[in-house]
Parts: sequence; C-alpha cells; structure tokens
Amino acid sequence: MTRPTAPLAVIGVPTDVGAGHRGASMGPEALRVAGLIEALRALDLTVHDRGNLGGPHNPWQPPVAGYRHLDEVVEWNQAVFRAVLAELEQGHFPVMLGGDHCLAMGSVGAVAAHCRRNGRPLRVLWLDAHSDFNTSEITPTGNVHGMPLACLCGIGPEPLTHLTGTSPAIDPKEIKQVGIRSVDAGEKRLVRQHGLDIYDMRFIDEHGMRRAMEQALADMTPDTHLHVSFDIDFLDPTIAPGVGTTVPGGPTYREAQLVMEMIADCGRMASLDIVELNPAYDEHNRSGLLAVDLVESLFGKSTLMRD
Ligand code: B3U
Ligand code: MN
Ligand code: MN
Repeated sequence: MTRPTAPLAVIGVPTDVGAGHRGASMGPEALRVAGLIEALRALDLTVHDRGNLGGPHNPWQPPVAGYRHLDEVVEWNQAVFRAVLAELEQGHFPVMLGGDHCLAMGSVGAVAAHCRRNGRPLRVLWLDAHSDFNTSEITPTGNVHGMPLACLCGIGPEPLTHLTGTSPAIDPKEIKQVGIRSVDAGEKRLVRQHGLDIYDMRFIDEHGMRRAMEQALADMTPDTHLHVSFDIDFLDPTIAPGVGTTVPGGPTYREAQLVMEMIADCGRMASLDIVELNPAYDEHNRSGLLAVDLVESLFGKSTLMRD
C-alpha cells in the first residue's frame, strides 16, 4: 500500500442542478461536519480545504429538450474543470465534495486533459448504482446526473461534450464500473454498444467483490492516473440512506470496505469525487459519517500493518 504523497486539494461543489431531488448541494458541508478533513489529516496527509466553488442556484425547472437545467449544469462544470485542472497543474490531488454527479464532467474532463498533456494513461473507476450513460433521447428523467459518462465519451450537447476542448474527453475503454444495478432500457443498449467494462451486482453476487475489484484494477501501468468517482448511492441504502435515488441490493459495509482497501493497495489513485450525498434524506448524517469512514480506508487506513 502506498499513500498519496501529493497534497490533497479539497474542493466543495455544492450543486444539485443535475439531480431530480434538491439537497445534494448540502453534501460538501455534511462531509466536513462528519469530520472528513480531520480524518484525512490524521492519516498524515497534507490537506488544503479550498472551500466551495460558486455557481448558479437551482431554478427547479422541468426538462427542456431532454435536459433539466442545462445552462446551469454547463456553468457549474466549467468552474469545476478550471479548478481541478489548476490543482493538477500544481501537482495536487483533487478531492471533489459533491454535489450531484453531473460535476464529474468537469472533474474527469480536467483529469483527462491533464493526462493527455502529460502522456499518462487514465483509468476512471465509477462506483455507482447507476451507469450514468443516458442521453437526452433516452433519459427517463432529463436529469443530467444520469448522463456524465455519455458526455465524457462524446455523446451529448456540445457545451458538455466540449468542456475540455477535445471530444470525446475519454475513451469508453478507460472506464470500469462497479456496483451497477439500475440501468435504463435505452442506456443498456448504449453501454453495450460502447463496450463499457461493468461489474454489476450480479457479477459481484456470483464471483465476489474481490474478483470484481481485481479485474477493475488490473493492467494499470505504474504511471496510470486512477480517478475514483464515488457515488454514495453505490452503497446499499440500508447503510447509506442519505441519497436522492436509492437502489436496493447494493454492496454491504464489508464489501464497501474491501473496495476501498483494494483501491488504496493499488497505489494509483490520484483524484477523487465523493458525490450525491443528500443530507435532506439522511438520518443524523449517518451516510456522511459512513462516507468518511470509507474514505479513510481509501486513503490507506487499515486495521493492521500491511505491506
Ligand atoms: N438512470 C436514471 C436514474 C439516475 C441516474 N443517476 C442517478 N439516478 N443518481 C436517470 O435519471 O438517468
Ligand atoms: Mn452517479
Ligand atoms: Mn447513482
């Protein structure tokens, strides 16, 4: 296990404009109140808390042409893209506190741009109940937090597909998804067409989380930049009720801990999103506290000394 040596730059992204429920905008503060910054410092990491980015408020409008709040989503993501790229250029490890998952267009976009400039291979590990590969034609909701991966792969409206200046920002081959258990009908066709490597809950039931993670983390060169996009709804709702879109049948506490420990052991993680925590649906910040517990393991906290 190798802990990241780069200073962490924690960036709050209080947006819920991409979601179908209000409240994920309170996620960054709930994670801080749950002790995230102190927990990371206790692991001997250098942590700069940059506070929260600013962006447009939630106008709470119905979808237009298949997108809800497209202009606001674009504005938030331009801000995320700039902030994350600036941190990467200074050699920092960006940690985004969401906010809804639409913010990953800006964060993963910046990571992809940085990798491209520096000739580094990229891998995106998407821990989620959902595939987030919808388009305006196939979305059942118009919520853009269900579309970030499609946009990053070049399928979507031009202001979102071209956030980084290059489209597609990433190749579907760079994506590994774990924990998936809710994929819409049209989305199923699309993820198949694009050949996404998905370790869904059926795979995990049959082969176990260890095998799923071994495969999801396999074949990374020493210079690979691993970006982890951790949607809190990845977790089973019995342990993490504080999200807008719960899906039953997710990873248990032990499985989630193993996921985090195996990522820490691989030693490649260089950026992280923690998204979709929605305190309006939580119970006394229980899901925020669980997220902090899991993120400690993600950064190398373990019960015993390990090599
Ligand atoms: N696939 C559905 C639901 C959803 C996606 N991401 C979240 N929910 N959090 C949609 O609206 O696209
Ligand atoms: Mn998601
Ligand atoms: Mn999700």
